[in-house]
Amino acid sequence: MAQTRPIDPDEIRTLFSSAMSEMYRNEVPQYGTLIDLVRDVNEETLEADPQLHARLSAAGELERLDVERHGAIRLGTPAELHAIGRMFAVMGMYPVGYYDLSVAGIPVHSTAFRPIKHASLERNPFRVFCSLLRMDLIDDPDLATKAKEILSKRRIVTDEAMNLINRAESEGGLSPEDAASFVRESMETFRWHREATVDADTYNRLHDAHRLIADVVSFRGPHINHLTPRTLDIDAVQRGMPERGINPKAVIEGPPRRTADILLRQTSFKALEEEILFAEQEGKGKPGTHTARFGEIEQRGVALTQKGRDLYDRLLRQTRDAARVGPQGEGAGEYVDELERQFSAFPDSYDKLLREELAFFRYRANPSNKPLQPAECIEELMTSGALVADPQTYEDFLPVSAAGIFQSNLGSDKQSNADASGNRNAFEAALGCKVLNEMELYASTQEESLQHALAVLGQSHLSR
Ligand code: OOG
Ligand code: NI
Repeated sequence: MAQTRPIDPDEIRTLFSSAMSEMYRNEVPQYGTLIDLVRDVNEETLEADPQLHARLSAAGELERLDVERHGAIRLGTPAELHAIGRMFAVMGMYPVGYYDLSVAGIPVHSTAFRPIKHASLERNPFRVFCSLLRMDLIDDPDLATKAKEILSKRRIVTDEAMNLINRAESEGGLSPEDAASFVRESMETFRWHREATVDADTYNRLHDAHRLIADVVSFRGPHINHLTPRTLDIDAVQRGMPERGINPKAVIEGPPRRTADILLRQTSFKALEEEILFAEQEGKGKPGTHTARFGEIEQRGVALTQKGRDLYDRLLRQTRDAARVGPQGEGAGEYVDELERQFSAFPDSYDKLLREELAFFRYRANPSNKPLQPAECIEELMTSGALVADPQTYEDFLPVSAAGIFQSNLGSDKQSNADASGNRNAFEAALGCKVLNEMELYASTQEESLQHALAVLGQSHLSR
């Protein structure tokens, strides 16, 4: 029998993200309302801005606009992180970046599993923000031992999914039929289970130590806790949420509204209180509630170089030193004013970002303007229109913003700035590999695209 060719991992990722989307809409109906709002805002934005419409259309972005861009899960043990890493690799998603959330008082560290090649990102940039609980930050040693013991009993990847992961690894991919089974089986890992694995008493002890610990330890698996579509106007979505009965967090995380968008802006709606059943000893479970799952929206801009990122971090720190948002969102207006004031120091055009080497770009040749002579310099090719630089989209996350999203969904809008320190070595040991460095990925995309474009234009003697 002829062997079927393996399906492209990019396609498995697309099947996976749409299966997740469908599952989450069924599980969290308010999320469906958010998706509708985002679609309406995106339509209005495109109607009001024909240039944006033309640019997205030329880049093939319009069809994929309303598709989710990321989700998030929280894991309990190093072995779980290792298994999840293998699962995501089947879909062409690799760990990029290390995020230490302990600095914001949240007992986890995280990475983002995402595609890394430009072509794969173009096909489907879906990524998963994946956090691992840090048992070393649980103060009560008895409780930490208990949590570990509970977690040691669960298997978050089904046997069938594990068989398919093994097959993908040993055979270099999956057939279309196996890929469909893999996606179906992997949903079991991320599905919501309203039956807790612990009794009410244990749940309360875990919850008192930290709400996040209860969320990670008390259930059969790492339920997807949010999915995030992309919007073209996050301020409009933020304003529109209350009209549709959705309660947004107090401020949009990240940089302020700008002409040339940088990095990532995010906002979320507050997590829902959901009914669960505790595992009591005798017969039936005892009803209770749990708050973990929410919806989020994102707007992505250009990736920054280290120089740009340093400037971003400094301006954000200055903003947060000058204006604090309280637990009920007090001071949100002043915070936004301060953010805008501080970021007036950040150049606000792609041209300036390129010239000052604050952001990463991707070059392409425009052969109809190919020069007849060797050019003197790269600028000459850009001026003549032979060489074009498109902004590279930021594909990663921001630790301060992520902390704000976590905080908001743990029931508070309070901003928090300091505490423990990270433990990247332990994280990478669990993963079984190093996390990739996002700056290197953007830099090599920029460099390779430049070399390629120069070759097309017959100008390979030039370099940056
Ligand atoms: C993850 C929160 C961070 C983001 O987009 O920065 C996040 C979580 O709550 O598990 O989703
Ligand atoms: Ni998120």
